[in-house]
Amino acid sequence: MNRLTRRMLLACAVSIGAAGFVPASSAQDKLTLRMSTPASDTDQRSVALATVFAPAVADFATYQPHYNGSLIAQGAELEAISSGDLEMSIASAQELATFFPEFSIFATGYVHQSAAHQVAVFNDPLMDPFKKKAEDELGVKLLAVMYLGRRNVNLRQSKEELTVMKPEDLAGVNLRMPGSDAWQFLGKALGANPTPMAFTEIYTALSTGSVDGQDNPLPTVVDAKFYEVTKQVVLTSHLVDLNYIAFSKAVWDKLTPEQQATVQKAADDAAESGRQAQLKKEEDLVSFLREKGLEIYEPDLNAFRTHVQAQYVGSEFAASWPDGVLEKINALGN
Ligand code: KDO
Repeated sequence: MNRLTRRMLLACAVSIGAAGFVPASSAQDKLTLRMSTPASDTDQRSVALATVFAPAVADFATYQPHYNGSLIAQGAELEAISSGDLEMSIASAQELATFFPEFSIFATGYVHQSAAHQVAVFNDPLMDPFKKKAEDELGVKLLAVMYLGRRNVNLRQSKEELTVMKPEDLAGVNLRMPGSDAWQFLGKALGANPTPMAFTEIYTALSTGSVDGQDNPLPTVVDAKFYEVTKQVVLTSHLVDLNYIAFSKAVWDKLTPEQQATVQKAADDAAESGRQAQLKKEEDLVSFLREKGLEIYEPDLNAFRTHVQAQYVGSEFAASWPDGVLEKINALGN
């Protein structure tokens, strides 16, 4: 289905969603906030939403998490929110870019420099047109930015079998990347052969050898136990990755101003809690993974950064970026 058709269909779905059915969870007329994520229940973003967001909104809403893609398949959450079949998700810029290509700027290799940079960008006025478009055309309100972590190349092969110092060393390597175009582009920009695959299939694919590697951050390598079926991590840090707490605009519009303020604060507090936990894990896990026998090393970062950035210049993704936005993002990072 091409992008235009998809957006036209969504426009209908959004108007239906906004028409008014909002699930009540029980006799007390509490809202049910169904949240779907491919992540596990022990992932720091899941933990933050369950332990910080949920209690904060409990007076008027029941938070109902669904992990491991058990309710909605990875990548289908935003459409589910648009059609009123879901109220929340941990969305990615790459998923949003399938509807609005300009979101790919937040999914571009070596643009975001840190968790703090992500927060500065998300709170900057440059973000307003992006947020407005997601609300108006998708019925999705982006409440806060979550820190997923620095993505690195994680491989089945030992360093002795395959040492990766520069992009050319990834030629022919079958690297699993998430399904959308922006993800596949990043995998290719790294120098690898990207294979589209859902997050929940990665472990088996690594253990059977149907892919050579994957690129999630260290906390995910540990949480999903990818270290059991891989032997090295090349610290490419090719994407300081983020997610957004995505919330149904139809539900948001039915909340009182006080409830909206409570939901917003709960999302901000959950995002900050998850960010600090993820940053601490990134610090601690290198030694943990080395103890598990993985070889972890830094490649020629200049070679990777220069090569990846050159792939985006003149690309269809760069063509979709509003004038001046990349410069503003870079200025916020210095
Ligand atoms: C993944 O599929 O590699 C990815 O890291 C993409 C992210 O945007 C996000 O969907 C994440 O999976 C899940 O939350 C699982 O951690």
